[in-house]
Amino acid sequence: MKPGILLVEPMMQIIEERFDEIYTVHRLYEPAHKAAIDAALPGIRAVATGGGTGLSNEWIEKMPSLGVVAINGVGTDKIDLKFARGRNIDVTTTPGVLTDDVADIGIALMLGVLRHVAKGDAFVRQGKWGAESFPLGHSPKGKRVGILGLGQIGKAFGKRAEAFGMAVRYWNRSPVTDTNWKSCSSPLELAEDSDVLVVCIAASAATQNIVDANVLKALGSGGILINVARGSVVDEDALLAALNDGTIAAAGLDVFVNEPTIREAFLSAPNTVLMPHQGSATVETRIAMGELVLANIAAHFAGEKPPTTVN
Ligand code: 8YV
Repeated sequence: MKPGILLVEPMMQIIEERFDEIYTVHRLYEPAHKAAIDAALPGIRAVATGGGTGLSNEWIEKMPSLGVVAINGVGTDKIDLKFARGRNIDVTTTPGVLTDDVADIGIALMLGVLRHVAKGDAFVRQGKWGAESFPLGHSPKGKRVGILGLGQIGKAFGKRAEAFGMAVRYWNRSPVTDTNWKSCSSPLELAEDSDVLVVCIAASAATQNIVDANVLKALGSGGILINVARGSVVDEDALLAALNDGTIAAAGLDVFVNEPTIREAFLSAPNTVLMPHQGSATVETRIAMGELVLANIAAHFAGEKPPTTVN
């Protein structure tokens, strides 16, 4: 008999097919599966979930045989790593493989904001071309970009920004030794010294609302905020106020609090480009992520330590 696993959110079809070959897959997002899932929970040894979705302690408690939670992503903010460790559950992520794509979406948002890409698309479709004038954009060249959180994704963003002729500075919670970029002493100092502030920092209790009203004020009326990390690291009420009253110029956002049910005020926020959390969402990267999830779960069933355990 195939072992049962729980799939919390959909993955790519070819990855799910691989799961189906090896395991009995209980899909939590299929309401029709509820009764079968309830019956299977005591025997489930592995869960696959998304970084933005995670797994609550309440769900972990329902699965006494659980040995591995394989996150299809790098964020661990939606799972209690200590609680899982206390129950001898390995939590794994998919490090490395999504770095470039997340940095790319940051660049796409930055250029999209600077050059009014979304606005231009709407302008052409609405038949305004020729009838109305379109605003000039801004060049990234010569601008200062501040990276909040200089991990793998922050570094990949910085390299790309340099190729656009931008001057890179950063703030990181712990010292970073393998870079020549200017280090700032606080998020506030970083914002003061940046034209574009790019949020790449991991979400945790310590980084919640780290971009607050003061940081936005320091970024200033010409400043642009880009967020490819998590909604929770930005005080969204302060951000909406700052966009609406001109405290900052514009924002490009891939992530939000309470996705996909985001604050409605974002829908009418001026000078803002919104994406539905697509940082790692390319065919190539989602395959690579899926392979890692498969490998971690396979390792658990083989009695080995899952290769990218983080807790
Ligand atoms: C994914 C993410 O969108 O890596 C993360 O933490 O949030 C993203 O890569 C997500 O994990 C897929 O559900």
